[in-house]
Amino acid sequence: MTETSTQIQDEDTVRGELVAALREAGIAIHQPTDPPLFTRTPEPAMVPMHWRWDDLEEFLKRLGEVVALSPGSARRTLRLANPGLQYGTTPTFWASIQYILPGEVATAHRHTASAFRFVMQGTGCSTTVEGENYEMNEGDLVLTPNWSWHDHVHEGPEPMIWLDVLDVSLMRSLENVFFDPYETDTQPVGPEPEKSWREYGSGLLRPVGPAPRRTTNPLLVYANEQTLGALERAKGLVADPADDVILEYQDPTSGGPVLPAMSMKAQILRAGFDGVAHRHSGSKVYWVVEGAGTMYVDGRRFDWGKGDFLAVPPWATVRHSNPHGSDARLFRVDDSAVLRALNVYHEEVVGDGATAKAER
Ligand code: 1HN
Repeated sequence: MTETSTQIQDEDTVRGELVAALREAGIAIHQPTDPPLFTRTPEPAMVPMHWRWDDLEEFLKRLGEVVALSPGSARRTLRLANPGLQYGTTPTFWASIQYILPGEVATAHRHTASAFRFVMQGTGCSTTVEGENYEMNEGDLVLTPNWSWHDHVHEGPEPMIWLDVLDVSLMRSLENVFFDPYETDTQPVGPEPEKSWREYGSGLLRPVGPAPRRTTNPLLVYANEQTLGALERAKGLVADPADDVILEYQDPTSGGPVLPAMSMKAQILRAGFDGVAHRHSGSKVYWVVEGAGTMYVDGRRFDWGKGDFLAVPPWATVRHSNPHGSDARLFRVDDSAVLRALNVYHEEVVGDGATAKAER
């Protein structure tokens, strides 16, 4: 052994002894073998995923046959699990597909995770959120802000299917999971059905009086026909080079995102649209409301169709195209809201179309 290698070995031994002593004391120092604390850009563990509607529909039917909604139990859902993560669909949220049969009741509870439902199929189910009762129709977006009591009662003739997204992965990483079951299966329904929608649902007019100083979104439902109308009007604007026709659902009192950690978007990729590549901070999940198209995620190609789900990791480069003869419509949820609130949101166009960073 040379003198240098003896020195290194001694250094390693001494360093090893120090590391062990520090560990005992609850202290760490950076080790040469540790992964870097800072990477130039995000290096997510989450992987891109594509779930096809044919598979999901088959599994939902089987789930309906096998899993009963026993009184006091939670929900019958298929959770979209990301194989790169220990938990959840993305680092922020868990997306699940809920299947509720005629006559069933999904009993009342509340939790710190904020949630929303986007109705995929069926009619006749209503949800009660903090005493306000809402009919759930296809294409409606219905909110369950954090810590609000909620239950669902299905009185329609056919199974109902909707997308549930909860920011429960974020709550878990913050170790802020609280959950209460309600004392009875359902909560009392107040005298004003769809109250928040009657007050704030136009997005243009509101109850009279001084401007409300609100920290939470007062509006609990975003009706499908209003979304469709807004998208139709937005078709007359200059197309977004990455996303074609895209609008964000907003809190009508602040103009901000609908929930503190989750931003929802409605999007149309018109027939023949071929977008620029683009990436931004945060993760997202798409549901295909109608039509078909292709999404390239970090160069991987996903050919999607009606009813499919796609999950996109943080900072992944996405390029959309719709080579078909008819328009496609997407519903999307992303966690840009929480990143913007923390002032750490990044966004840029990638490749030929790239200019300076679009936003920071
Ligand atoms: C939940 O409370 C609902 O209220 C749906 O319908 C899905 C997934 C995980 C945890 C709670 C609901 C859920 C959930």
